[in-house]
Amino acid sequence: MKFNTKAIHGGQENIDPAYKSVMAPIYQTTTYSQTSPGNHNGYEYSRSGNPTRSALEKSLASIENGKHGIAFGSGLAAIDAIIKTLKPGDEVISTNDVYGGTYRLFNKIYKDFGIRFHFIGMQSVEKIESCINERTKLIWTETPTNPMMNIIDIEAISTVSKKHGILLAVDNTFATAYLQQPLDLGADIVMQSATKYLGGHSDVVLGSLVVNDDDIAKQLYFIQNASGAIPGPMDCFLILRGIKTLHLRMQRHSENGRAVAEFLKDHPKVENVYWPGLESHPNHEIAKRQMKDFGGMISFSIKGNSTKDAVKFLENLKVFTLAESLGGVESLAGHPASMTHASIPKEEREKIGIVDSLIRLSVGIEDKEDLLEDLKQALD
Ligand code: P1T
Repeated sequence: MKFNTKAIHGGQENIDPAYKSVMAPIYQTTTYSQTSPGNHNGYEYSRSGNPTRSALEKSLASIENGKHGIAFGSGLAAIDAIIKTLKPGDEVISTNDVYGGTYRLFNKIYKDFGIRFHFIGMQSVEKIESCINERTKLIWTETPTNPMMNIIDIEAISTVSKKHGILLAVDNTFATAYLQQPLDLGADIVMQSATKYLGGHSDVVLGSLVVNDDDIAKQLYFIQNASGAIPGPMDCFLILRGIKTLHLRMQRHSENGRAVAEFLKDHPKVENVYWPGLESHPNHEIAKRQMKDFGGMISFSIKGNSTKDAVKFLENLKVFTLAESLGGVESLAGHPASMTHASIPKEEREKIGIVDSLIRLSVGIEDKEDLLEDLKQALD
């Protein structure tokens, strides 16, 4: 099956053997009856497994072109499960331009468990290779990065990770499986905050991991059950429903993203625009190679770099909503320095470009004329 068909049907065969419902039923139950101890129909307790969650996990695996999908209660819970496969003394090389919550999880929780994180820019494969030693177990990437929209060359990094026998994990939240397929490019684990584009309607928090390797999958399923950060059946149902229109929404997000990026690029009050679809973007060529289109996430800075101007702009928006998160049908705007990335120290933030006037937009699927008009009046 091609992508759009997989988004709708992938892994959904025989979803309801009882009544043949077309949509996966919401199995709102904690437990399942057994005829004698251990004799059951495949499910015994809903932390260990739930049919609605299984339907979602199969869909997640299908759209990512992977073998195993594992769902969690949030994107961060999914990342947490990956780090739990490591041991004290192990080392991780992570992109330094990473979602603030991921940075906090690595630097404020797992550092104290004796795991060492190297945060570096990932534009140079040689630089990554120079950080590898015998304790390195994982390379953590995010592409496009949140919020600077850098593009990391997954295929190039996978040649290094394979050479050294290290796992490569890609946070695919901004691109989604529609725009980019990290497993096909050589990654071992692909993670998504399904809270964003997969759900698509800003009404569910959920995380996804997809892998091909049976042993890694076994380890992650074990952690999913042993640590228990699972999503509820209703949330799994909502993400399944969202995935069915992912391709349509991503096409419109990308189309509107282009219109907004081009408008901002030519605006006299705008300093820099970060959107990988612009030819002026430093990683445009890699983006063109590894992505189907460029999506609806855009960051830009306002000339003069003042927090006051950024705040005034955000307060004046009418169609865009000032809010954390991204990937819903509605357009959102945020201030990374004080919102999503406030957990990264100011000096670290500024080194990677998260200046005080940086604005991040999640361009929705409204009429683009209304979005441009809104940005214009707020900038004026
Ligand atoms: O919010 P949660 O579902 O736990 O996902 C965390 C996460 C992981 N990776 C990326 C790239 C993300 O953007 C996020 C969550 N991000 C936001 C809430 C935000 O506004 O950037």
